[in-house]
Amino acid sequence: MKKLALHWQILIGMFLGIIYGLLASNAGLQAFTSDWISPFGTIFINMLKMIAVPLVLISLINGVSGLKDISQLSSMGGKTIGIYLVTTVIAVSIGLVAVNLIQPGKSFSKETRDQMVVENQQKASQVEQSANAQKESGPLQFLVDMVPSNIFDSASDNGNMLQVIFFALLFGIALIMVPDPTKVEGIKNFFDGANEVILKMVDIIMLYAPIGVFALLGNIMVDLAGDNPAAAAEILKGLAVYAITVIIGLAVMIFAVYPLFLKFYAKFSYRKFFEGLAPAQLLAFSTSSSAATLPLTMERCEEKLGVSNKVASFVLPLGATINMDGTSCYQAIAAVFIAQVYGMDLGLSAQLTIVMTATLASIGSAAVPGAGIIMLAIVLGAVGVPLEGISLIFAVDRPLDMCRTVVNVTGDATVATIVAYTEGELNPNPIEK
Ligand code: DAS
Repeated sequence: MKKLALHWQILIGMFLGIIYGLLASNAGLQAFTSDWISPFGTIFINMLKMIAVPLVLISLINGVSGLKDISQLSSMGGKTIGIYLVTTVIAVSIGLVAVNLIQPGKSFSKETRDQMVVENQQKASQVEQSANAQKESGPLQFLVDMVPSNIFDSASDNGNMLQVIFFALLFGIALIMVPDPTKVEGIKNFFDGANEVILKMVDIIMLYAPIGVFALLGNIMVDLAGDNPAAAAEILKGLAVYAITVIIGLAVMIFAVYPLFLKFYAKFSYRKFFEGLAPAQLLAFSTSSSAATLPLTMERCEEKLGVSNKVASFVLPLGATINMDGTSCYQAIAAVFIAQVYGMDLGLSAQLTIVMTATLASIGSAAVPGAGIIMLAIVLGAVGVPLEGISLIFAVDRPLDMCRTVVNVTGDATVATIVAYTEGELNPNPIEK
């Protein structure tokens, strides 16, 4: 029997997970789900995290060591960072247009607002503490954080992917700068072979994907419904306009901005792009984590979209860390929504401040579930919107996190395709390994 395409396997797992979650939350199976279903989702996330660091390390060293010279790296780097910034500013601007046109905050009564602020006070103060911890560091802290003091710490669970990228770039550059190339032929061959092995490990892990996403979605649905599905429905109704505004902003990125970029700057058909990337987008939706999805994003870009290993190994890990178009679009909408609920009219200068702070906040957001709402506190602080307003959006943050992570991953793959095309590193007919 022909093996089902990966995106169908993931979709079936997601669909069954959602059905299970709805049935379980109504049948009072919260404890059972937490004890007997949720662990299978955690195992999946752990396997993806396990492979992410060695994949980035091996793939990036292999990619850089294959470059002709450093100038190609700087040209690739300049293009990558430049397009990342442009797409992020476009995402924030689309978010601001959507939230100012739809005005979702105007539909909130003062009573509903006060009730939700009280209910979520504790969670909002946790977010504030995390944001303050990020802010206490100086303006150049993000630069200091990029340089690892111990590469093994960086490779650990709470490691910093930028530090892994920094070490891999330094190692790869040193490799191509060794005067006598015959001395490092063995190492180059090692990393070339290791890269094939690690990509095959990703294929093996993906065999488990349907079970993993079933458990993840089942658990998320039970969590979302909470103990009182009716109350969740009531809050969701109040927040529906806000959630729809975010989804409209994200949809414009996915179905308009990226196809235009791909058409004009890579002459790449969006249908082929979408078919190639779909499993990674579904995984991003299921995991709400660009970092967990990175192994599959890299494998799909290399094996389905024809992006060379040199480009994919540099552009995608960097993008998963600093390029979050979905998050920046969401942060702009959330900031103006909360201001509207508090009856604050943000003028043009305040909204331009949001463009800058949401762009920076999304660069600083980690590629893990819920990172976007933590960094939102920085955007709110920049325009004087009450931080406790974050309480209003907790109820729908997880499903919106799933959606914005899809945009984050799609944006990374779009830039990787464009950089590969402009560098002559895009293979139009990739052969699946
Ligand atoms: N979940 C984050 C990611 O992995 C995005 C976010 O929290 O906004 O991309």
